[in-house]
Amino acid sequence: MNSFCQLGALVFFCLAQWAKGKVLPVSSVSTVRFEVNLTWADWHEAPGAPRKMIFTNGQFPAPELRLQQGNNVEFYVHNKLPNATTIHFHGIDQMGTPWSDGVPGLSQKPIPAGGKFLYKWTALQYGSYFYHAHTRGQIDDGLYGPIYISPDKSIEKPFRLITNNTMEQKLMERAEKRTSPVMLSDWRQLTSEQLWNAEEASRRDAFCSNALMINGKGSVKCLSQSALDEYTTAAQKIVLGGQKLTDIGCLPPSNVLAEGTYSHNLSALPPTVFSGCKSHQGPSEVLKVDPIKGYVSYDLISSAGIATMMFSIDEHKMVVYAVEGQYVEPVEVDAITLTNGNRYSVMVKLNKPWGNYSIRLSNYGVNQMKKGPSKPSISITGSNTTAETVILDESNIVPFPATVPSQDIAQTHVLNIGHYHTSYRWILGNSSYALALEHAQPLLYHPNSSVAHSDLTLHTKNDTWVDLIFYVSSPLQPPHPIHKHSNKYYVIGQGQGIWNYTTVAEAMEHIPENFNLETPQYRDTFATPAAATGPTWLAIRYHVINPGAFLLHCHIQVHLSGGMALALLDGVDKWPTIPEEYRLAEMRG
Ligand SMILES: *[C@@H]1O[C@H](CO)[C@@H](O)[C@H](O)[C@H]1NC(C)=O
Ligand SMILES: *[C@@H]1O[C@H](CO)[C@@H](O)[C@H](O)[C@H]1NC(C)=O
Ligand SMILES: *[C@@H]1O[C@H](CO)[C@@H](O)[C@H](O)[C@H]1NC(C)=O
Ligand SMILES: *[C@@H]1O[C@H](CO)[C@@H](O)[C@H](O)[C@H]1NC(C)=O
Ligand SMILES: *[C@@H]1O[C@H](CO)[C@@H](O)[C@H](O)[C@H]1NC(C)=O
Ligand SMILES: *[C@@H]1O[C@H](CO)[C@@H](O)[C@H](O)[C@H]1NC(C)=O
Ligand SMILES: *[C@@H]1O[C@H](CO)[C@@H](O)[C@H](O)[C@H]1NC(C)=O
Ligand SMILES: *[C@@H]1O[C@H](CO)[C@@H](O)[C@H](O)[C@H]1NC(C)=O
Ligand SMILES: *[C@@H]1O[C@H](CO)[C@@H](O)[C@H](O)[C@H]1NC(C)=O
Ligand SMILES: *[C@@H]1O[C@H](CO)[C@@H](O)[C@H](O)[C@H]1NC(C)=O
Ligand SMILES: [Cu+2]
Repeated sequence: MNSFCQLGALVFFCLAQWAKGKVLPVSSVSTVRFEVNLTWADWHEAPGAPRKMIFTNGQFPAPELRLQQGNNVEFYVHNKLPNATTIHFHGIDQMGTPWSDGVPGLSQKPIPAGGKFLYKWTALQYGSYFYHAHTRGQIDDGLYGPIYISPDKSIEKPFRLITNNTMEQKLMERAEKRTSPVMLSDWRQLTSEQLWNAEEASRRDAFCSNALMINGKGSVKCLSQSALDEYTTAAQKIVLGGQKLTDIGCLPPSNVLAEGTYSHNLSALPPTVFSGCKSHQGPSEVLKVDPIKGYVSYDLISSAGIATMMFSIDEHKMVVYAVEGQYVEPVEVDAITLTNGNRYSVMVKLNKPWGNYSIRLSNYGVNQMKKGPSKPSISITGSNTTAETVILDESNIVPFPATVPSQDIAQTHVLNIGHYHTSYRWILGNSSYALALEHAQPLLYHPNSSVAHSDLTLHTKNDTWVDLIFYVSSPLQPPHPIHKHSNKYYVIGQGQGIWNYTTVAEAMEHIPENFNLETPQYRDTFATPAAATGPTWLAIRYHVINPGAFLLHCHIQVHLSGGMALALLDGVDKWPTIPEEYRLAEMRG
């Protein structure tokens, strides 16, 4: 709803030979060690124009961490960047290792330029995750890479729900073993610090991107104003109110519905933030497959900073069999919407004639324009092209196996989401988590600090259940993908309209149809419903099982930098004892 971008990466899906390199760890039986060197260097092929970015061992995206469930992980970071950094393992629950969660001001001090840090954690979960920078806006400078954890033999697979043919089930299991990550992201021509400076100077929420990328490859294709006008949807026209989309397909910075009526200084906006399209033909990502194998499996991972994206493969259905590292009852779809931080694992049947098939990635709203020889199922605006197109409806997702949360709730909090005095600052709850707090005493080490006792935190007791209602009180707002660090939460309800209840139990007496307590999704990232004309809400429930300081935040990077975050001080009654090596490292800073 808020950001539109006509750009995208058109890539080919060829029925040819499998040939994808993997970075395998130097491993002993159960401890797997990785070493990464982070560097700040020029990327000459960057979509749009060359710029500096973060490389991980000289690579972008960062190399894959491939693990077995149960492995102990040691991840050693050498920060050769000119700035402090930290790395977070997105979706990894850090059970018993809260000091390895990678959040400055919560679980550690930032790793200074030239510094080193060793993250240690156990891969208790299985499936698709990713790691990324968690300091300032650095994720948008390219520090992200996939993680895949092969499930233990004891974990039951859902493939028998797709077919009773045991041969086909075997092929799917083999495809799952070879599964490969597909990193979907967006890109800006400004570095994250330039973008933040532009936001501060202009006082605008910078919600546009300049390109979309698949595994770090993408192009920029500029459309003519008449093409942009033609593809402007009815919903966009209402928001635009007589204005036109900018040449990068974005709402203009003066749009009152998207930015609010706050004061601003548009002349402080550098080119490319809202407009200033520059065509650029970059390389296309090619995913090669071997049809003899029958199936191919992909882990779609959104590491986008801003864009909500729509993904499809021409003429191929995808069976979604896991979401965020948890099996689900398989659902067959043509296209999937991904918000920032989401992961969907899909099985694709290789039963089409040999050839090239386009993979389409569009901004949810306005897609790239590219006519291929094949039949696409999503259009330039990210919408269906035929009545038969099935876009994944998340309300159809049922975990496999489904588990049921407790009804015995210790605390319920209604957390407001909205602008904070200006369009680029945001609140979650009663206040805004300022970027400067990344340099505060880490809450894990200082649970009695003044920040720990402010309304920037929630305190919970171990082994209790907590309900959080995210209340998007004012339109116009995009879906806010709410990411919770540490263990996952149940998505128990959502809806449009005013939330005027004190508890979920009370709400369920009035609007039971908005809740699902029998087969709720179990997620680490799930978006609030877009608020177009009125307020919306999302209700989640979680079990406190892992004492420590964990961030709860919107995964749209500019919203997180703008303060849409809250620290959960989980299990304050059972606060962990921190190992000596981490305590010493924290003291040294
Ligand atoms: C990282 O850099 C150091 C030198 O500073 C080098 O010894 C090491 O091999 C590098 N590691 C990787 C994975 O590139
Ligand atoms: C990052 O490092 C560069 C180069 O030293 C410096 O100019 C910049 O101010 C630093 N940014 C932050 C946010 O510390
Ligand atoms: C497998 O067989 C059972 C029993 O005949 C049937 O109920 C079920 O629908 C079949 N499943 C699939 C995926 O075909
Ligand atoms: C607006 O930004 C421009 C460019 O940065 C600056 O020169 C000007 O002083 C600013 N105007 C106001 C009113 O702050
Ligand atoms: C697929 O595309 C590649 C590169 O564009 C081309 O060389 C190849 O001939 C194409 N294959 C088929 C079967 O169309
Ligand atoms: C998209 O799907 C809807 C619902 O099935 C249908 O009404 C509509 O006609 C489809 N759009 C196109 C262009 O076929
Ligand atoms: C925090 O304060 C409580 C109560 O005063 C005390 O029991 C606890 O030891 C303190 N924790 C730390 C880490 O200082
Ligand atoms: C927000 O303020 C209200 C009213 O003072 C309070 O009840 C609530 O606990 C606060 N929420 C947070 C997250 O601090
Ligand atoms: C909440 O508001 C709705 C409509 O705004 C109303 O129908 C409902 O009765 C209210 N519920 C409570 C508990 O006040
Ligand atoms: C916290 O509660 C969970 C769930 O009951 C339990 O497994 C865990 O051992 C508890 N942690 C501590 C430190 O007591
Ligand atoms: Cu947000």
